[in-house]
Amino acid sequence: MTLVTDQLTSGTVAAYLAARPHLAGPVDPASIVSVDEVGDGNLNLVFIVKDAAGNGVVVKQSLPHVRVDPTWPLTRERAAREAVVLGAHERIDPAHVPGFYGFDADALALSIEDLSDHSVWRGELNAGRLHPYAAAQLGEYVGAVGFATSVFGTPGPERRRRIAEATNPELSEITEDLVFTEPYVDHEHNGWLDANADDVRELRADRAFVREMGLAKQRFQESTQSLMHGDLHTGSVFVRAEGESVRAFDSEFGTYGPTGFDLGAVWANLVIAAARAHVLGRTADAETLLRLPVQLVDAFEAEFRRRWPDRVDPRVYGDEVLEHTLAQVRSDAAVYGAAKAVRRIVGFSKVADILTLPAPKQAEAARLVLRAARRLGTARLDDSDPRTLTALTVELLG
Ligand code: SR1
Ligand code: MG
Repeated sequence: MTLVTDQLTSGTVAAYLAARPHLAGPVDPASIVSVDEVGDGNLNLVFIVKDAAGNGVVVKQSLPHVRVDPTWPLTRERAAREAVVLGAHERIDPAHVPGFYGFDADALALSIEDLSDHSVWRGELNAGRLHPYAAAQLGEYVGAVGFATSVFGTPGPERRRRIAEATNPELSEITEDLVFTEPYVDHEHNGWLDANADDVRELRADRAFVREMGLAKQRFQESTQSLMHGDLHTGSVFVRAEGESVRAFDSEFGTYGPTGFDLGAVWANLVIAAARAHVLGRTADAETLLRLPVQLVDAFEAEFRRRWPDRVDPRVYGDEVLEHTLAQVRSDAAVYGAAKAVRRIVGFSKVADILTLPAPKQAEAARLVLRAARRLGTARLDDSDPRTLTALTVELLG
């Protein structure tokens, strides 16, 4: 049974680390000079701790509720789920996640590498700094963890144990509700501008699209294809132009699921960033952003193919299995991209890309995102080439 210690505050973190020096990473707990709570996500407390020598560590602790809605209770065990995912992903692809210094099961707190010299990709995109190298690096990350945690990368019995260890029922249910269901029904979490009412009505009346969302939800619920990040939007990615460093953080929604879900999350948020750029008159940026999913998916495939010679059981996993798997992931990426784009426009947890636009431009950008989503959402196995799909979304820029 987990013993939950007190909720940390900026005033108690230094003493907390002094009593647990193994969780301080490079920080000297005896010379801590600052502790700043910087959490700006939907769920947790995040402290950046610095010592006199300028070393830093991040301590992230779960709250017993959704941070942005204290009336919404949420298991604090999500921190333990994130520890499992981050630990596994760090072992597979340390270049693309923050360093993981340890997990305190009593306090439900993770100690993570301080990446204060990086910036959150969403903020950078909103400021007009694209960091286009990030798309291919995220593809490589999803390819690495997608292969290594799949049936091709991990022997059967070990994999079944890892699937059990990474089960994440409460946060998976949030994704199931917020991404796949709520945008298509009347729900208090939903909201849109009056100017988008017809767009939402048309989307919900698009039976082919809504059917695909149902099938996408079914695959999300049934699949244990690989250990996903689970929430790979541009607000979960740090970028730094120097050295073109890219790190995916905040994997508390991670669990085993369809590999294309993570690619779709990136794709959706690139579409959203492109819609913002377009309505602000940054047409070239919009086109660049809409084309980045090609680099994302190509890099994913390249990494998956690179690892393929090392697969478990090549006796039955021949190259036709590889081609079928990659086609399925491409198709899933597009459909999940559609689902993730719609939820940010219609459902809970809207994004700054749209919210910080003036109202008439918000409506214009939201319309563009919904139209792009409808094109991506009906992609099937045989027309899921990201080049074709990208061309379809670029067309919408007119
Ligand atoms: C109640 S959690 C709302 C959203 O925040 C996270 O970033 C996930 O995207 C989740 O759906
Ligand atoms: Mg998050």
